Amino acid sequence: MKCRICQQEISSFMSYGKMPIANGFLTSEQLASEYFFELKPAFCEHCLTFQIEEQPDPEVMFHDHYAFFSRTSKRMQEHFGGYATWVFDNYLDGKDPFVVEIGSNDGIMLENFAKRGIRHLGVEPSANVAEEARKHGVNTVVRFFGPETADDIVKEYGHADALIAANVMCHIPDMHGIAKGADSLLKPTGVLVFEDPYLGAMIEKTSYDQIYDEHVFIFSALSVANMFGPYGFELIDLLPQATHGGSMRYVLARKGARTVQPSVAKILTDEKKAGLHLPETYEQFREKCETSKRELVAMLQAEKAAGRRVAGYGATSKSTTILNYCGIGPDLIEYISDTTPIKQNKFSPGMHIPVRPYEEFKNNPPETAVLFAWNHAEEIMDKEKAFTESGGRWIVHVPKVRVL
Ligand code: DWN
Ligand code: SAH
Repeated sequence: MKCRICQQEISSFMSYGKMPIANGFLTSEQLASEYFFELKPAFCEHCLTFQIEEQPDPEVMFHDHYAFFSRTSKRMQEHFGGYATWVFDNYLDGKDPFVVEIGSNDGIMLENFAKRGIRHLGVEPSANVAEEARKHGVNTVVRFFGPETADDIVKEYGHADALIAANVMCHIPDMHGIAKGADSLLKPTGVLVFEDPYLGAMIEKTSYDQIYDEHVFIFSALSVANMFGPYGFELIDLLPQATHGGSMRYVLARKGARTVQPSVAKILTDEKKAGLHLPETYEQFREKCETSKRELVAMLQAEKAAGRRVAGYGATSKSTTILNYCGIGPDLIEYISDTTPIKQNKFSPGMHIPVRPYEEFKNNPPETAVLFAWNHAEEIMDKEKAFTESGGRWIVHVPKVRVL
């Protein structure tokens, strides 16, 4: 395949096999006609971008019944409050500022600008989550962001002070379109700020479940610098985040427009020390994925042999990769508990494990829970003290398969 960023020929270093749509929860009528593609990660040695070979069309993943609502985590609500305040304090220095967010989902971030009376616009292609955002006073347009959207926004609202995003840039295959859109949308001193799951964290923790249809890229600072450099942008700050199991916030501005913080040189150096630029790192990662798979399946088989009932906690997108790659179905996991109404009483993508409302977990708890929402461990452990204290067991697969 050709690298999506630099167009050089690259090839994948492994396959996770056939995968369904990660957020494609199914009714019983839909089980027979499920969509599959092959999930194969690849690393480009030229521009250092980690990506997947094949990605389903965006419209197959993002539509009017998208299953992920950002507000399902209280801690993420706090996180986005902090993110918004930080953008406000650092980058909205002009008069009557204007902020645009890509992938604004249910308005979890932009409501913090709306409440401050700041001009804002969310660009969100999934109509159902966009509708939820509007209920929270967030001005939202139902569209995919790209160069045309950027031009239309400029015509209607003028140029933006900040183009912000979280957990969406890594979903967008045409990063050239994003860079062009950012260039036409932003004022001369405007900033492009986004955070996404971090390649360094994924390699360190073998959190291969970050790789699924929506995540066409897993970024590093090295790759982001290479991606936006040709469009006149430079990294001016990098801020590691604990969210989603280890993320990075990238801050870019036009070359020379703003001071470059010492974090940039430091993190670029750290990435080279960690070998993020070397193909052998990804060969080792492949071996660790295979070990993780073997150990998780063996652990679940042991639970079954011991007669313990096992349920999943959080029907995450990430769990679609784990379950399908490891071949874990309803024989090993009885149900998956999730608080999101649109996922409930459906079947998990590919392996067809029933997804049950959280009340099922409360009223009919299993003996063992597999923590698929491991990125929300702190929040969940706080909430589930009663389960843990009454002898409930937790299995987690990162950074190593283990009972907590
Ligand atoms: O990048 C993405 C991130 C932001 O969100 C998207 N591509 C899709 C999605 O990924 P995910 O599904 O892996 O995200 P989460 O946040 O790990 O999903 C957590 C799931 O667990 C949700 O379905 C809600 C559920 N949940 C729950 O049942 N009880 C979550 C919490 C905190 C809980 O207490
Ligand atoms: N920012 C939120 C949502 C992340 S989920 C959070 O961090 O929790 C990814 C979101 O991006 C989905 O709501 C999806 O519909 C949206 N999205 C996907 N492709 C997009 C694109 N090209 N432009 C704008 N939004 C997009």
